[in-house]
Amino acid sequence: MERTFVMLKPGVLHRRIMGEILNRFERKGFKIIALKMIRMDKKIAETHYAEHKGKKFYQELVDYTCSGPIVAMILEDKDAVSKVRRMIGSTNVNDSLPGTIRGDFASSTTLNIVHASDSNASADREIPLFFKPEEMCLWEDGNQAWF
Ligand code: FUP
Repeated sequence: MERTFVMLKPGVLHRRIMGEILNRFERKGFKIIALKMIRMDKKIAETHYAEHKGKKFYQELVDYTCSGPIVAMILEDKDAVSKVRRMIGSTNVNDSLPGTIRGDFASSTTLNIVHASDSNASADREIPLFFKPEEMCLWEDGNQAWF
């Protein structure tokens, strides 16, 4: 099983679409093994987006991600990284197709409402930045009769 890190950025909370986006991940069958709502501080945002430091959109990106609460989560599934990346759509909102999260909800690239790890190496770096090991809730799918 593979793990990936997903962050719903402040626009999701402002627009009251958290449930709608979580619903897409659940319907697709991902196992949510960690989930929390936090206010990101500047230090974490700058570490998370360190590769973009110096680019013209960097400051707006950091300010946006710190502008309100975010929802951080770890999703687990076979090929979770590439599956989630397909679901969120292209970085550039002009290229993100209808049916993807960015394609359906984002109108600006810098404010593109959702982040997901773009590789296993990124997931390995991002998960510990946001979650302590004890914040993960590992669980097994139960017997159908329980539902
Ligand atoms: P992604 O992994 O799809 O979020 O894309 P990147 O890591 O390349 O970019 C991280 C964030 O920087 C994006 F969510 C939005 C912002 N960005 C811009 O504002 N303009 C760009 O040209 C590229 C990225």
